[in-house]
Amino acid sequence: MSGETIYALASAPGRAGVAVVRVSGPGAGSILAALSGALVPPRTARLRILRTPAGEIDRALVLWFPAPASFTGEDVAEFHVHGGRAIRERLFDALAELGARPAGPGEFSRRAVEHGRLDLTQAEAIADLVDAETPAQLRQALRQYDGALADLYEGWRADLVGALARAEAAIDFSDDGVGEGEFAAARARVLEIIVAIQAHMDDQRRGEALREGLKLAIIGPPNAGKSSLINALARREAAIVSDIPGTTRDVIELRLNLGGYLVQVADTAGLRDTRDAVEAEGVRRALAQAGTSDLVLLLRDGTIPYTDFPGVMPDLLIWNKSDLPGFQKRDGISLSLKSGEGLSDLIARLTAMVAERLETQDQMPALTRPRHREALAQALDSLRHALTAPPDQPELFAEDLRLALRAIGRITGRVDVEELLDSVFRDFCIGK
Ligand SMILES: Nc1nc2c(ncn2[C@@H]2O[C@H](COP(=O)(O)OP(=O)(O)OP(=O)(O)O)[C@@H](O)[C@H]2O)c(=O)[nH]1
Ligand SMILES: [Mg+2]
Repeated sequence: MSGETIYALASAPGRAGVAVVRVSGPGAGSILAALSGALVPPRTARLRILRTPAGEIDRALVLWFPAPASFTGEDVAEFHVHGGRAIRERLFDALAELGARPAGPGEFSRRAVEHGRLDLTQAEAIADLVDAETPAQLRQALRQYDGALADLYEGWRADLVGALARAEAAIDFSDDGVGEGEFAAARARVLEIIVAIQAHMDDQRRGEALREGLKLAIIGPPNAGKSSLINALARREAAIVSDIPGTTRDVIELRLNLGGYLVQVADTAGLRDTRDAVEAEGVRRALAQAGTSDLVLLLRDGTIPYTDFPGVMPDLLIWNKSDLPGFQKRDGISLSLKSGEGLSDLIARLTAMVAERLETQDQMPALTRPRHREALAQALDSLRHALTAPPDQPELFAEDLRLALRAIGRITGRVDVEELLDSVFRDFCIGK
Protein backbone atom coordinates (compact mmCIF):
# COMPACT_ATOMS: atom_id res chain seq x y z
CA MET A 1 0.00 0.00 0.00
CA SER A 2 1.25 3.46 -0.89
CA GLY A 3 2.50 5.45 2.05
CA GLU A 4 1.22 8.81 0.96
CA THR A 5 -2.32 10.10 1.26
CA ILE A 6 -3.51 12.03 -1.78
CA TYR A 7 -6.49 14.25 -2.49
CA ALA A 8 -8.08 15.73 -5.59
CA LEU A 9 -11.20 17.38 -6.83
CA ALA A 10 -13.13 14.56 -8.50
CA SER A 11 -15.74 16.82 -10.08
CA ALA A 12 -15.12 19.48 -12.73
CA PRO A 13 -13.38 22.70 -11.70
CA GLY A 14 -15.34 25.94 -11.58
CA ARG A 15 -18.56 26.95 -9.83
CA ALA A 16 -21.09 24.19 -9.30
CA GLY A 17 -23.81 23.14 -6.91
CA VAL A 18 -21.66 20.40 -5.47
CA ALA A 19 -17.95 19.64 -5.61
CA VAL A 20 -16.65 16.15 -4.84
CA VAL A 21 -13.24 15.86 -3.20
CA ARG A 22 -11.65 12.44 -2.86
CA VAL A 23 -8.93 11.42 -0.42
CA SER A 24 -7.07 8.12 -0.74
CA GLY A 25 -4.35 6.52 1.33
CA PRO A 26 -3.58 5.42 4.88
CA GLY A 27 -4.46 8.82 6.33
CA ALA A 28 -7.94 9.02 4.79
CA GLY A 29 -9.74 7.68 7.87
CA SER A 30 -8.06 9.94 10.39
CA ILE A 31 -8.57 12.94 8.08
CA LEU A 32 -12.27 12.14 7.78
CA ALA A 33 -12.57 11.74 11.54
CA ALA A 34 -10.64 14.95 12.19
CA LEU A 35 -12.80 17.05 9.86
CA SER A 36 -16.25 15.60 10.58
CA GLY A 37 -15.84 14.71 14.25
CA ALA A 38 -15.80 10.92 13.87
CA LEU A 39 -15.66 8.18 11.26
CA VAL A 40 -19.00 7.43 9.61
CA PRO A 41 -20.29 3.91 8.78
CA PRO A 42 -18.67 2.46 5.62
CA ARG A 43 -20.27 3.17 2.22
CA THR A 44 -23.09 5.27 3.65
CA ALA A 45 -23.61 8.97 2.98
CA ARG A 46 -23.81 11.12 6.12
CA LEU A 47 -24.37 14.84 6.51
CA ARG A 48 -21.65 16.39 8.68
CA ILE A 49 -20.25 19.79 9.49
CA LEU A 50 -16.61 19.94 8.46
CA ARG A 51 -14.50 21.82 10.97
CA THR A 52 -10.87 22.64 11.55
CA PRO A 53 -9.46 24.35 14.62
CA ALA A 54 -9.62 27.53 12.53
CA GLY A 55 -13.37 27.25 12.07
CA GLU A 56 -16.18 25.73 10.07
CA ILE A 57 -15.57 24.86 6.39
CA ASP A 58 -18.95 23.67 5.15
CA ARG A 59 -21.85 21.38 5.73
CA ALA A 60 -21.02 18.33 3.61
CA LEU A 61 -22.05 14.85 2.66
CA VAL A 62 -19.23 12.53 3.67
CA LEU A 63 -18.52 8.94 2.69
CA TRP A 64 -16.09 6.38 4.00
CA PHE A 65 -14.74 3.46 1.96
CA PRO A 66 -12.29 1.43 4.04
CA ALA A 67 -9.69 -0.66 2.14
CA PRO A 68 -9.83 -2.84 0.17
CA ALA A 69 -13.41 -2.27 -1.04
CA SER A 70 -12.76 1.17 -2.52
CA PHE A 71 -11.96 2.55 -5.94
CA THR A 72 -8.21 2.64 -5.28
CA GLY A 73 -8.13 -0.38 -3.00
CA GLU A 74 -6.89 1.95 -0.24
CA ASP A 75 -8.82 3.73 2.50
CA VAL A 76 -10.85 6.39 0.71
CA ALA A 77 -12.88 9.31 2.07
CA GLU A 78 -15.18 11.45 -0.04
CA PHE A 79 -16.42 14.94 0.74
CA HIS A 80 -19.35 16.40 -1.19
CA VAL A 81 -19.12 20.09 -0.37
CA HIS A 82 -20.80 23.10 -1.95
CA GLY A 83 -19.07 23.84 -5.24
CA GLY A 84 -17.63 27.25 -4.56
CA ARG A 85 -14.03 28.19 -4.92
CA ALA A 86 -13.49 29.49 -1.38
CA ILE A 87 -14.94 26.34 0.16
CA ARG A 88 -12.75 24.12 -2.00
CA GLU A 89 -9.64 26.09 -1.15
CA ARG A 90 -10.35 25.88 2.57
CA LEU A 91 -10.94 22.15 2.35
CA PHE A 92 -7.71 21.65 0.36
CA ASP A 93 -5.77 23.68 2.93
CA ALA A 94 -7.24 21.57 5.71
CA LEU A 95 -6.37 18.33 3.89
CA ALA A 96 -2.80 19.48 3.34
CA GLU A 97 -2.55 20.47 7.00
CA LEU A 98 -3.68 16.96 7.96
CA GLY A 99 -0.85 15.41 5.91
CA ALA A 100 -2.36 14.73 2.48
CA ARG A 101 -0.89 16.03 -0.77
CA PRO A 102 -2.54 16.89 -4.12
CA ALA A 103 -2.78 13.89 -6.46
CA GLY A 104 -0.97 13.84 -9.80
CA PRO A 105 -2.81 13.16 -13.08
CA GLY A 106 -4.38 9.70 -13.10
CA GLU A 107 -2.96 8.88 -9.69
CA PHE A 108 -6.22 7.48 -8.28
CA SER A 109 -6.61 5.11 -11.24
CA ARG A 110 -2.94 4.23 -11.03
CA ARG A 111 -3.31 3.21 -7.42
CA ALA A 112 -6.39 1.19 -8.37
CA VAL A 113 -4.23 -0.72 -10.89
CA GLU A 114 -1.40 -1.15 -8.39
CA HIS A 115 -3.80 -2.65 -5.88
CA GLY A 116 -5.36 -4.96 -8.44
CA ARG A 117 -8.75 -3.21 -8.41
CA LEU A 118 -8.48 -2.53 -12.15
CA ASP A 119 -6.29 -3.77 -14.94
CA LEU A 120 -4.67 -1.31 -17.35
CA THR A 121 -7.39 -1.65 -20.00
CA GLN A 122 -10.03 -0.78 -17.41
CA ALA A 123 -8.03 2.22 -16.25
CA GLU A 124 -7.83 3.34 -19.87
CA ALA A 125 -11.57 2.80 -20.14
CA ILE A 126 -12.12 5.29 -17.32
CA ALA A 127 -10.30 7.94 -19.35
CA ASP A 128 -12.47 6.98 -22.36
CA LEU A 129 -15.67 7.13 -20.28
CA VAL A 130 -14.83 10.64 -19.18
CA ASP A 131 -13.93 11.69 -22.74
CA ALA A 132 -16.85 9.95 -24.49
CA GLU A 133 -18.79 12.38 -26.69
CA THR A 134 -21.15 10.02 -28.45
CA PRO A 135 -23.37 7.10 -27.35
CA ALA A 136 -21.28 4.64 -29.38
CA GLN A 137 -18.08 5.77 -27.67
CA LEU A 138 -19.78 5.46 -24.33
CA ARG A 139 -20.94 1.91 -25.10
CA GLN A 140 -17.44 0.85 -26.06
CA ALA A 141 -15.85 2.48 -23.03
CA LEU A 142 -18.38 0.91 -20.65
CA ARG A 143 -17.78 -2.49 -22.14
CA GLN A 144 -14.04 -2.10 -21.69
CA TYR A 145 -14.54 -0.83 -18.14
CA ASP A 146 -16.59 -3.94 -17.43
CA GLY A 147 -13.48 -5.92 -18.32
CA ALA A 148 -14.44 -7.28 -21.75
CA LEU A 149 -11.01 -6.53 -23.22
CA ALA A 150 -9.17 -7.61 -20.11
CA ASP A 151 -11.04 -10.93 -20.20
CA LEU A 152 -10.17 -11.45 -23.85
CA TYR A 153 -6.46 -10.74 -23.41
CA GLU A 154 -6.22 -12.57 -20.10
CA GLY A 155 -7.96 -15.52 -21.76
CA TRP A 156 -5.29 -15.67 -24.45
CA ARG A 157 -2.64 -15.34 -21.80
CA ALA A 158 -4.08 -18.22 -19.82
CA ASP A 159 -4.22 -20.35 -23.00
CA LEU A 160 -0.61 -19.51 -23.73
CA VAL A 161 0.44 -20.37 -20.20
CA GLY A 162 -1.22 -23.75 -20.77
CA ALA A 163 0.72 -24.20 -24.02
CA LEU A 164 3.91 -23.14 -22.28
CA ALA A 165 3.30 -25.66 -19.52
CA ARG A 166 2.99 -28.37 -22.17
CA ALA A 167 6.20 -27.20 -23.83
CA GLU A 168 7.94 -27.34 -20.46
CA ALA A 169 6.63 -30.85 -20.04
CA ALA A 170 8.00 -31.73 -23.46
CA ILE A 171 11.39 -30.50 -22.30
CA ASP A 172 11.26 -32.28 -18.93
CA PHE A 173 9.94 -35.56 -20.21
CA SER A 174 11.60 -35.74 -23.59
CA ASP A 175 13.10 -39.14 -22.75
CA ASP A 176 9.82 -40.76 -21.76
CA GLY A 177 8.10 -40.45 -25.13
CA VAL A 178 5.56 -38.11 -23.52
CA GLY A 179 7.37 -35.10 -24.93
CA GLU A 180 6.30 -35.35 -28.54
CA GLY A 181 2.61 -35.47 -27.82
CA GLU A 182 2.84 -32.54 -25.46
CA PHE A 183 4.80 -30.51 -27.98
CA ALA A 184 2.30 -31.21 -30.77
CA ALA A 185 -0.58 -30.21 -28.48
CA ALA A 186 1.19 -26.99 -27.53
CA ARG A 187 1.80 -26.12 -31.19
CA ALA A 188 -1.85 -26.73 -32.05
CA ARG A 189 -2.85 -24.41 -29.22
CA VAL A 190 -0.51 -21.68 -30.39
CA LEU A 191 -1.94 -21.90 -33.90
CA GLU A 192 -5.44 -21.34 -32.56
CA ILE A 193 -4.31 -18.33 -30.59
CA ILE A 194 -2.56 -16.87 -33.64
CA VAL A 195 -5.78 -17.13 -35.63
CA ALA A 196 -7.77 -15.47 -32.83
CA ILE A 197 -5.33 -12.58 -32.43
CA GLN A 198 -5.22 -12.04 -36.18
CA ALA A 199 -9.01 -11.87 -36.39
CA HIS A 200 -9.05 -9.38 -33.53
CA MET A 201 -6.43 -7.17 -35.19
CA ASP A 202 -7.88 -7.40 -38.68
CA ASP A 203 -10.81 -5.09 -37.97
CA GLN A 204 -10.14 -1.98 -40.10
CA ARG A 205 -9.24 -0.09 -36.89
CA ARG A 206 -12.89 -0.21 -35.85
CA GLY A 207 -12.45 0.24 -32.11
CA GLU A 208 -9.69 2.81 -32.43
CA ALA A 209 -11.73 4.81 -34.96
CA LEU A 210 -14.75 4.71 -32.66
CA ARG A 211 -12.64 6.01 -29.79
CA GLU A 212 -10.69 8.66 -31.69
CA GLY A 213 -13.34 9.47 -34.30
CA LEU A 214 -13.60 7.91 -37.75
CA LYS A 215 -11.42 9.86 -40.17
CA LEU A 216 -13.28 11.07 -43.22
CA ALA A 217 -11.57 13.07 -46.00
CA ILE A 218 -13.33 15.21 -48.60
CA ILE A 219 -11.25 15.45 -51.74
CA GLY A 220 -11.88 16.54 -55.32
CA PRO A 221 -10.98 19.07 -57.97
CA PRO A 222 -10.89 22.80 -57.15
CA ASN A 223 -14.24 24.61 -56.93
CA ALA A 224 -16.27 21.40 -56.70
CA GLY A 225 -17.77 22.55 -53.39
CA LYS A 226 -15.66 20.63 -50.85
CA SER A 227 -15.56 23.52 -48.39
CA SER A 228 -19.29 24.08 -48.94
CA LEU A 229 -19.80 20.43 -47.99
CA ILE A 230 -17.81 20.52 -44.76
CA ASN A 231 -19.69 23.70 -43.81
CA ALA A 232 -23.01 22.01 -44.52
CA LEU A 233 -22.03 19.01 -42.40
CA ALA A 234 -20.85 21.25 -39.56
CA ARG A 235 -23.79 23.67 -39.97
CA ARG A 236 -21.41 26.63 -39.71
CA GLU A 237 -18.97 28.56 -41.89
CA ALA A 238 -15.86 26.68 -40.80
CA ALA A 239 -14.03 26.84 -44.14
CA ILE A 240 -13.75 29.69 -46.63
CA VAL A 241 -15.93 29.23 -49.71
CA SER A 242 -15.24 31.26 -52.85
CA ASP A 243 -15.55 30.94 -56.61
CA ILE A 244 -11.77 31.20 -56.96
CA PRO A 245 -10.37 27.73 -57.68
CA GLY A 246 -7.64 26.86 -55.18
CA THR A 247 -9.22 28.64 -52.20
CA THR A 248 -8.51 25.94 -49.65
CA ARG A 249 -4.88 25.04 -49.10
CA ASP A 250 -4.51 23.70 -45.57
CA VAL A 251 -6.30 20.62 -44.33
CA ILE A 252 -9.22 21.82 -42.20
CA GLU A 253 -10.35 19.24 -39.67
CA LEU A 254 -13.57 19.29 -37.67
CA ARG A 255 -15.06 16.89 -35.15
CA LEU A 256 -18.69 16.09 -35.81
CA ASN A 257 -21.31 13.88 -34.24
CA LEU A 258 -22.80 12.06 -37.20
CA GLY A 259 -25.81 10.00 -36.16
CA GLY A 260 -24.28 9.29 -32.77
CA TYR A 261 -20.76 8.56 -34.05
CA LEU A 262 -17.75 10.78 -33.66
CA VAL A 263 -16.29 11.65 -37.05
CA GLN A 264 -13.23 13.75 -37.88
CA VAL A 265 -14.00 15.34 -41.23
CA ALA A 266 -11.23 16.97 -43.26
CA ASP A 267 -11.69 19.55 -46.01
CA THR A 268 -8.71 19.61 -48.35
CA ALA A 269 -7.15 21.60 -51.18
CA GLY A 270 -8.58 21.00 -54.66
CA LEU A 271 -6.53 18.43 -56.56
CA ARG A 272 -4.91 19.79 -59.69
CA ASP A 273 -1.49 20.32 -61.25
CA THR A 274 -0.24 23.71 -60.23
CA ARG A 275 2.91 25.76 -60.40
CA ASP A 276 2.04 27.63 -57.21
CA ALA A 277 4.34 26.08 -54.58
CA VAL A 278 1.94 26.70 -51.69
CA GLU A 279 -1.01 25.21 -53.52
CA ALA A 280 1.13 22.24 -54.58
CA GLU A 281 1.92 21.60 -50.91
CA GLY A 282 -1.81 21.77 -50.22
CA VAL A 283 -2.43 19.14 -52.90
CA ARG A 284 0.28 16.93 -51.40
CA ARG A 285 -1.36 17.24 -47.98
CA ALA A 286 -4.78 16.51 -49.42
CA LEU A 287 -3.57 13.24 -50.91
CA ALA A 288 -1.73 12.33 -47.71
CA GLN A 289 -4.94 13.01 -45.76
CA ALA A 290 -6.90 10.73 -48.08
CA GLY A 291 -4.25 8.05 -47.59
CA THR A 292 -4.63 8.02 -43.81
CA SER A 293 -8.43 8.38 -43.67
CA ASP A 294 -10.92 5.63 -42.96
CA LEU A 295 -13.40 6.96 -45.53
CA VAL A 296 -12.70 9.08 -48.61
CA LEU A 297 -15.41 11.16 -50.31
CA LEU A 298 -14.69 12.33 -53.81
CA LEU A 299 -16.74 15.46 -54.58
CA ARG A 300 -17.00 16.66 -58.16
CA ASP A 301 -18.83 19.33 -60.12
CA GLY A 302 -21.62 17.60 -62.06
CA THR A 303 -21.80 20.33 -64.67
CA ILE A 304 -18.29 19.60 -65.92
CA PRO A 305 -17.94 16.91 -68.61
CA TYR A 306 -16.80 13.58 -67.22
CA THR A 307 -13.11 12.79 -67.11
CA ASP A 308 -11.29 10.12 -65.18
CA PHE A 309 -9.94 11.15 -61.84
CA PRO A 310 -6.76 9.15 -61.59
CA GLY A 311 -5.03 7.87 -58.49
CA VAL A 312 -7.93 8.07 -56.05
CA MET A 313 -10.26 5.25 -55.03
CA PRO A 314 -13.05 6.94 -53.11
CA ASP A 315 -15.51 5.18 -50.84
CA LEU A 316 -18.25 7.49 -52.08
CA LEU A 317 -18.56 9.57 -55.24
CA ILE A 318 -20.68 12.74 -55.02
CA TRP A 319 -21.76 15.05 -57.85
CA ASN A 320 -22.47 18.59 -56.74
CA LYS A 321 -24.31 21.59 -58.23
CA SER A 322 -27.48 19.76 -59.31
CA ASP A 323 -29.23 23.17 -59.23
CA LEU A 324 -27.37 24.30 -62.35
CA PRO A 325 -28.85 23.70 -65.82
CA GLY A 326 -25.75 21.93 -67.16
CA PHE A 327 -25.87 19.27 -64.41
CA GLN A 328 -25.72 15.67 -65.60
CA LYS A 329 -26.87 12.78 -63.44
CA ARG A 330 -24.19 10.11 -63.14
CA ASP A 331 -23.25 7.14 -60.96
CA GLY A 332 -22.97 8.19 -57.34
CA ILE A 333 -24.86 10.71 -55.24
CA SER A 334 -26.25 13.90 -56.79
CA LEU A 335 -26.77 16.98 -54.68
CA SER A 336 -26.76 20.74 -54.56
CA LEU A 337 -24.98 22.35 -51.66
CA LYS A 338 -26.55 25.61 -52.79
CA SER A 339 -30.22 24.57 -52.67
CA GLY A 340 -29.71 21.77 -50.13
CA GLU A 341 -31.29 19.22 -52.47
CA GLY A 342 -29.93 15.73 -51.78
CA LEU A 343 -28.03 16.79 -48.66
CA SER A 344 -30.16 14.80 -46.22
CA ASP A 345 -29.78 11.73 -48.45
CA LEU A 346 -26.03 12.17 -48.39
CA ILE A 347 -25.99 12.50 -44.60
CA ALA A 348 -28.11 9.37 -44.24
CA ARG A 349 -25.81 7.49 -46.57
CA LEU A 350 -22.70 8.72 -44.74
CA THR A 351 -24.14 7.82 -41.36
CA ALA A 352 -24.87 4.32 -42.61
CA MET A 353 -21.32 3.97 -43.94
CA VAL A 354 -19.85 5.21 -40.68
CA ALA A 355 -22.07 2.89 -38.66
CA GLU A 356 -21.07 -0.04 -40.84
CA ARG A 357 -17.41 0.71 -40.25
CA LEU A 358 -17.74 1.13 -36.52
CA GLU A 359 -20.41 -1.30 -35.43
CA THR A 360 -20.35 -5.02 -35.67
CA GLN A 361 -22.56 -7.88 -34.63
CA ASP A 362 -19.37 -9.49 -33.44
CA GLN A 363 -19.45 -10.51 -29.80
CA MET A 364 -15.71 -9.92 -29.50
CA PRO A 365 -14.81 -6.54 -28.02
CA ALA A 366 -12.87 -4.28 -30.36
CA LEU A 367 -9.23 -3.30 -30.18
CA THR A 368 -9.32 0.28 -28.91
CA ARG A 369 -5.77 1.61 -28.66
CA PRO A 370 -2.57 1.65 -30.71
CA ARG A 371 -0.76 0.59 -27.53
CA HIS A 372 -2.72 -2.67 -27.53
CA ARG A 373 -2.22 -3.16 -31.25
CA GLU A 374 1.56 -2.83 -30.94
CA ALA A 375 1.74 -5.31 -28.09
CA LEU A 376 -0.44 -7.80 -29.99
CA ALA A 377 1.72 -7.43 -33.09
CA GLN A 378 4.78 -8.28 -31.00
CA ALA A 379 2.99 -11.27 -29.51
CA LEU A 380 2.03 -12.47 -32.99
CA ASP A 381 5.64 -12.17 -34.16
CA SER A 382 6.84 -14.28 -31.28
CA LEU A 383 4.10 -16.87 -31.75
CA ARG A 384 4.80 -17.22 -35.46
CA HIS A 385 8.47 -17.58 -34.66
CA ALA A 386 7.66 -20.21 -32.06
CA LEU A 387 6.10 -22.39 -34.74
CA THR A 388 9.43 -22.49 -36.59
CA ALA A 389 11.13 -24.26 -33.66
CA PRO A 390 12.12 -27.85 -34.57
CA PRO A 391 10.38 -30.63 -32.60
CA ASP A 392 13.58 -31.64 -30.87
CA GLN A 393 14.06 -28.14 -29.50
CA PRO A 394 10.98 -27.36 -27.44
CA GLU A 395 13.05 -24.92 -25.37
CA LEU A 396 13.22 -22.52 -28.34
CA PHE A 397 9.46 -22.78 -28.70
CA ALA A 398 9.01 -22.13 -24.97
CA GLU A 399 11.23 -19.06 -25.08
CA ASP A 400 9.10 -17.49 -27.84
CA LEU A 401 5.95 -18.26 -25.87
CA ARG A 402 7.42 -16.42 -22.89
CA LEU A 403 8.04 -13.38 -25.08
CA ALA A 404 4.47 -13.50 -26.40
CA LEU A 405 3.11 -13.83 -22.87
CA ARG A 406 5.06 -10.83 -21.75
CA ALA A 407 3.78 -8.77 -24.71
CA ILE A 408 0.14 -9.61 -23.98
CA GLY A 409 0.72 -9.11 -20.27
CA ARG A 410 1.86 -5.58 -20.95
CA ILE A 411 -1.61 -4.74 -22.28
CA THR A 412 -3.39 -5.57 -19.06
CA GLY A 413 -0.43 -4.78 -16.82
CA ARG A 414 -0.24 -8.32 -15.50
CA VAL A 415 3.17 -9.49 -16.52
CA ASP A 416 4.13 -12.08 -13.98
CA VAL A 417 4.61 -15.10 -16.19
CA GLU A 418 6.66 -17.07 -13.70
CA GLU A 419 4.11 -16.62 -10.97
CA LEU A 420 1.37 -17.86 -13.28
CA LEU A 421 3.48 -20.81 -14.31
CA ASP A 422 3.98 -21.74 -10.68
CA SER A 423 0.26 -21.83 -10.14
CA VAL A 424 -0.28 -23.89 -13.26
CA PHE A 425 2.46 -26.33 -12.43
CA ARG A 426 1.14 -26.79 -8.94
CA ASP A 427 -1.73 -28.86 -10.29
CA PHE A 428 -0.08 -30.00 -13.45
CA CYS A 429 0.16 -33.74 -13.19
CA ILE A 430 1.86 -35.73 -15.86
CA GLY A 431 1.73 -39.04 -14.06
CA LYS A 432 5.06 -38.92 -12.38
N1 LIG B 1 -24.54 26.69 -58.11
C1 LIG B 1 -23.89 26.08 -57.15
N2 LIG B 1 -22.74 26.58 -56.70
C2 LIG B 1 -22.11 25.93 -55.69
C3 LIG B 1 -22.62 24.75 -55.12
N3 LIG B 1 -21.78 24.35 -54.16
C4 LIG B 1 -20.77 25.22 -54.12
N4 LIG B 1 -20.97 26.19 -55.04
C5 LIG B 1 -20.08 27.32 -55.33
O1 LIG B 1 -18.89 26.80 -55.91
C6 LIG B 1 -17.79 27.64 -55.53
C7 LIG B 1 -16.69 26.80 -54.92
O2 LIG B 1 -17.14 26.29 -53.69
P1 LIG B 1 -16.13 25.81 -52.57
O3 LIG B 1 -16.93 25.13 -51.52
O4 LIG B 1 -15.24 26.91 -52.17
O5 LIG B 1 -15.31 24.75 -53.42
P2 LIG B 1 -14.01 23.93 -53.03
O6 LIG B 1 -14.14 22.58 -53.60
O7 LIG B 1 -13.77 24.00 -51.56
O8 LIG B 1 -12.90 24.72 -53.80
P3 LIG B 1 -11.31 24.81 -53.50
O9 LIG B 1 -11.13 25.11 -52.05
O10 LIG B 1 -10.87 25.90 -54.37
O11 LIG B 1 -10.73 23.50 -53.88
C8 LIG B 1 -18.34 28.68 -54.60
O12 LIG B 1 -18.60 29.84 -55.32
C9 LIG B 1 -19.64 28.06 -54.11
O13 LIG B 1 -20.59 29.04 -53.74
C10 LIG B 1 -23.86 24.24 -55.64
O14 LIG B 1 -24.41 23.21 -55.22
N5 LIG B 1 -24.45 24.95 -56.65
MG1 LIG C 1 -12.25 24.72 -50.48
